Order: sequence, then C-alpha cells, then structure tokens
Amino acid sequence: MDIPQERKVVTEIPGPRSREWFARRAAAVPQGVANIHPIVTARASGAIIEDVDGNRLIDFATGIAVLNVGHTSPAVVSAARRQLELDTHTCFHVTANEPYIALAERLNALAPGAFPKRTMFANSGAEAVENAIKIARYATKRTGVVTFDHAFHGRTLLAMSLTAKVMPYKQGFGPFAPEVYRLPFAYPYRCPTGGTEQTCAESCLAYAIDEMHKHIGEENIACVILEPIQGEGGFIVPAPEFVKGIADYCAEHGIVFIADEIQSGMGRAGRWFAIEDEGVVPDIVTSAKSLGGGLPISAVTGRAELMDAVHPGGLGGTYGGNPVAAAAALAVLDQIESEGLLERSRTLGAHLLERLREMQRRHEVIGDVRGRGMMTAIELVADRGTKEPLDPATGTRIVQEALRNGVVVLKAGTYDNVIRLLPPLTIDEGLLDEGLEVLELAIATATG
Ligand code: PLZ
Repeated sequence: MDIPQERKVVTEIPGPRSREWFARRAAAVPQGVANIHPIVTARASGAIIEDVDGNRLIDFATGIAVLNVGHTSPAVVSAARRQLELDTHTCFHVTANEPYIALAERLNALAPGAFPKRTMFANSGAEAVENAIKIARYATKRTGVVTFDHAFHGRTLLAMSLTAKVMPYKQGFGPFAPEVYRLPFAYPYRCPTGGTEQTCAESCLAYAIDEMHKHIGEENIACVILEPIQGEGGFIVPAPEFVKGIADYCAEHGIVFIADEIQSGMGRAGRWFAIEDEGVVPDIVTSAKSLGGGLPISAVTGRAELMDAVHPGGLGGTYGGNPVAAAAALAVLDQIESEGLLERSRTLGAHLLERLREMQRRHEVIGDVRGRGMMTAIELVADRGTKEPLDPATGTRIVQEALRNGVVVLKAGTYDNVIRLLPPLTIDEGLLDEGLEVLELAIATATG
C-alpha cells in the first residue's frame, strides 16, 4: 500500500467518520482500554497514517515505537504474506518452524556479548519481561527482582509490579507480585538523590548499592532489570556510568543483569540495542515492538547457560514465535541492515536533537531536551528555575493541537510532561522537519 508521503488535512480532526466510529467504540469497547487520539486508521505506509476521513497524518508515534522500518514496509509485508500462505501456525512446541530458529540465530548474533546465546520468543513485551525474570530466578535459585523509579515493563501481573507509575498502570490492580524492590534511577534532570547533573550517577549508584546490600541482600537478588533509556517514564537517558556501575555490581554478585530493550532497541537509539552505548554486556536482553515491524512478537535473548538452565517444557506458549511474525521480524532485521538504519538513526537523531535545542531557545516551557539516536524528547516545565512539571492539561493541548494540524505525537513521563518523538527511522528529512514545525506551532498556540 503506497500512500504519498505528505501531510494533508482535508477535514477537521477528528473528522465525521472517525467520530462515528468513536461513538460505536464507546458502546463496544471498555474505557479502560484508552485511546490517545480520537482517530480511526484506514491505512498507513512509511511515515504516514491515513485516517477514515482521508486525512494524511505525519506519524511521530509509530504505534509506540513499533514501526522503526516504517508502516507496511513492502519487504516486511511480503515476507509475512509468503509465510502466511506457507504455514500460519502449528505451535513451536508441536512442530518447529524455520523462521523461529533462523530468527533466534540472528538475535543471538546481534545481541551484545561474545559468548554462546539462546533466544526464546513470546508475543508481547510484557511476556518477554515475565520470561526473562522466570529464567533469572530459575538459574540463580534466588527470588529478588530489582527495578527502578520511572520504569515501565508491561501490564501483566509481574511486569505491572515492576512498572513504577501507579496511575494509570497499577491503580486498583493489586495485590502486586512479591519480591520486587524499587531503586532510584539516575535521572540527571531531576536527580532523585539530590545530586547535580554531574554527580547524579555517583550518588544514585551509591544509594542503590547500599540499598541492595542492606535491605535485600545480594545473595537474594535474582536479577536487576532496567531500560537503558527509559521509555514510558519519559525518555530518560541515565547519567553516564550509572548503568555500568549497576551492571558491574551485578557481575560481582552473580545477579543477572537484564536490559529491557523493548522500546529502545532495533535501531531506535542508534544501535541494535541502546545498552551498547553504555559499555555494558547484559546477561539477558528483551526485545519486542519494532522487532516484528507491526506483527506481535517478542524475544528473550541471553547467555546460553542461563537460558538453558530451565527444564524442557518450563517455558513457552501457544503463539510464541509464530512463523508469520518471525518471518516478518527476519525481514525487519534485513531492512535495518540493508538500508543502514542504525547509522541513519544516529545522523537523523543528531539533526533532530539540534532542532529541538533550537526550539528550547524559543520556548521557555521546554525545560530539557534529551535523547540518543531517534529516541528523543522534550520535557515541559512550568518554570525552568524550579523545574515544576508543566500541568498535564497544557501538554495534552499541545498534542491535540499537533493532531489537528496533521501530526501524531505522544506524551510520556511520570509527571506526564514529556513529549517523545518516535518517527520511523526511514522518514524523509523534509517530512521530519515539517512535523517539527507543526509541533512547535502547537507549543506556541497551547502555551502562548
Ligand atoms: N518494556 C520498555 O516500553 C511497552 C506501553 C503502552 P507490551 N511500552 C508501551 C501501554 O500503555 O501499555 C513496553 C516498554 C518496555 C515493556 C513493555 C511492554 O510491552 O508489548 O506492551 O506488553
């Protein structure tokens, strides 16, 4: 499906047909399953979503970081279609399939670390996280799991317990899984241990290590799980050396270090895995989202001795590594390689950061600009001096104003005051700049 890569607003947004569908939606779908944008998609390609009213929107959300290779990438669609006709599903536990095994080999080779690895597949990010923890617990015979402030790891019971933010993710859904411990994350803009941007890593690390020793006991900790760049928590790039310090501590005490790369991986932050820029080799890494290029698949990749610790039958599920999704994922990896998308993420990301910094000079409300590769964001504040977060309603007005003018953006952040940018890595530079202009105008309109 080839849609011209252009922004085109032909009705008010949401248009009449989207509104009609939303009336039906209200009567058919629970409100708990929220919609950020009151728009119904008709089709999508590259960096453009076309809604049911014929509006063409520049997509800076990509289904929450799923379309790094662009919507309906022809190579991905044709790989999936081919596999769909060959074999849609036999269940890997019943009879294996080629794409599953080939994709495991590819991820084992791509994940950091020059040691033997194994990969298992599931369907969603949350399931990958659950499996990573199961494996770490089994292999270490320990139960404690360490997670961080601002973390997001999913919505299933254990993953939700690891997730930090109560509203909307945890409110009313307890009791939570036991043996989960939360530590401060070295968030340089708002250092939780009172440090400056320069001392944040050191003070958070000291606090975290003391806490693990005193209140959990290293011999009880199965694993530490962290996002090398936090996603839902607000695109927080940790202060340099924090992640390394945590990983070194894990290695010293036989704690499994898990990098959750579900949002940051597959080129989003300029590398296959964002952890590569931290000089850290994780024991286990989780992937999902952009791995499948729109088809649901997630992966747990890790050291062979950890992954093989679990007895036969201890891991799996009906659909894990479904051949259609695995075939699509193989095409995604090929496209990232053949189109040089890791490098493109770094160069386009540098351009994007530069543009955002210029915007920051013009708009008092932009307190911080951050990111790596094409994983960038602005953090909005009511006051640059106190860093008081901008009220969520104003942030929402910015997002709505951008949408009205044909650009889909998402917020993030514990304080709901971050606007994150997740365009496809394949987006045309002109379209990216046009989208940024619309966003800047939306900021001016909503805060002016
Ligand atoms: N780990 C780092 O970003 C999913 C959540 C959207 P699933 N992030 C988008 C929402 O409102 O639920 C995510 C993530 C990281 C795990 C997950 C969970 O992945 O595929 O949504 O289960």
